[in-house]
Amino acid sequence: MANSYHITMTRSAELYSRAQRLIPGGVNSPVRAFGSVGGTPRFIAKAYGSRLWDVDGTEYIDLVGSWGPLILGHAHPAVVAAVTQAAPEGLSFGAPTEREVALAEAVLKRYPLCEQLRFVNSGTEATMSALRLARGATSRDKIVKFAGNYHGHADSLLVAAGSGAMTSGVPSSAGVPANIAKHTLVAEYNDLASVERLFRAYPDDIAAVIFEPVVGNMGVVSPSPDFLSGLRQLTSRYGALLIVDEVMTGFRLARGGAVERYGIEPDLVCWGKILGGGLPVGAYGGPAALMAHVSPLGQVYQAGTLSGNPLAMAAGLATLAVIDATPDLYEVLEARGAQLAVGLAEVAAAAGMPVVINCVGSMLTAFFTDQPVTDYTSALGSDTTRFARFFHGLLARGVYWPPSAFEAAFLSIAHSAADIEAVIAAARAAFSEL
Ligand code: HOZ
Repeated sequence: MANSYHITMTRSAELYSRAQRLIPGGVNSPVRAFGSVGGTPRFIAKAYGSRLWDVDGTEYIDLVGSWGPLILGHAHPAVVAAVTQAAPEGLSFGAPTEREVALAEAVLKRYPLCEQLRFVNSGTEATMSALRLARGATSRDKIVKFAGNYHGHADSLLVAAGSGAMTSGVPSSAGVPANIAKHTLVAEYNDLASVERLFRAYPDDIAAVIFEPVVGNMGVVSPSPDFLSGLRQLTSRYGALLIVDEVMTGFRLARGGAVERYGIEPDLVCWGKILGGGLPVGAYGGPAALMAHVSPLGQVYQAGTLSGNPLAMAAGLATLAVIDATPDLYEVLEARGAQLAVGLAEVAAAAGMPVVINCVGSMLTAFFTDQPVTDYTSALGSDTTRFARFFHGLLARGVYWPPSAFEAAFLSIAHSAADIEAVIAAARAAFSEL
């Protein structure tokens, strides 16, 4: 009698197979494809608090947190209630609303150096628009960005980019015209001399320096204090604008983001993620005199049908309101981050595994290297093969870690001390298998 074999696919695998026929790579954003770690991306059915469940019913402690927005955890009741209340009143008007005014006030009071802002639909739109504003206001074309910093996928910014561009082998994307890319100058993070060289070479041509104040997109890399003050001095000296990309760090590293935490004096700030509480929102802002260049007041054009969308505004307002109503929120996040960082370092050391933990507040990356990670080159020193095995060791134990060696894990106030202990226990077991 012939043997018969029945191969059962997980529901995630079935959906992935269908998705690959319909969507490039089966995903709508590259890192989700598990490309650099291998295996089948988990298709998510639902999430609540610190947990998510895939379509096969497996439960995970989630350390991705939608890549940053969910500082309150998944489906926070106040945010869900705000969206649920707003929805029956209309989903989009293409006309101004009271919620936009309220959210603008809530953001600007956290960033006293910014007097006005413009809402857009994503972090990519925010950085792209801020660059156009900087170019329009200064009548200069060139910009400086840092290797491994990622500011979304606008043409000018997909040069030496971090995030998925770093693991896919295309840090400078195909499809970006050379005539655009030539205006993007690349410096090394935490290396002021590399910035100064560019200003010396192009003293009258650089419109702006854009940077992640704490990098999340080549893994977590923190700025040295003299780097931040030096950027301010150099940009002021050469008449360029300083654009702080707070898409990941805004409202996360402090009430007023990295700008408050490190005392940065920006010309323009870009926001996203937490600002929309899980719905698509971005914004850019600065002093009124600078923002006056933006249409309809000025000559820098920027528009959007869904900008200021009422549901997204409602989610953002509710998120910031919960942050305001939780006085110890940042202390709790710092404590959880420190607990995870110390715990991971201990279990890695016990397993004899060379791992560097970079943690700032509630953002953390484990680099598989024995060298300090301070810039793009040192980040690339992380052993990605080992990371992939670590990632799958965690996944098999119910921990959903970012599926890339060069992304940040994000904590929320929904992560309890017990959740963090469970992650550390899973990491201990995962390290022991490497
Ligand atoms: N580029 C994002 C992380 N830095 C990933 C976005 C996503 O896949 O949703």
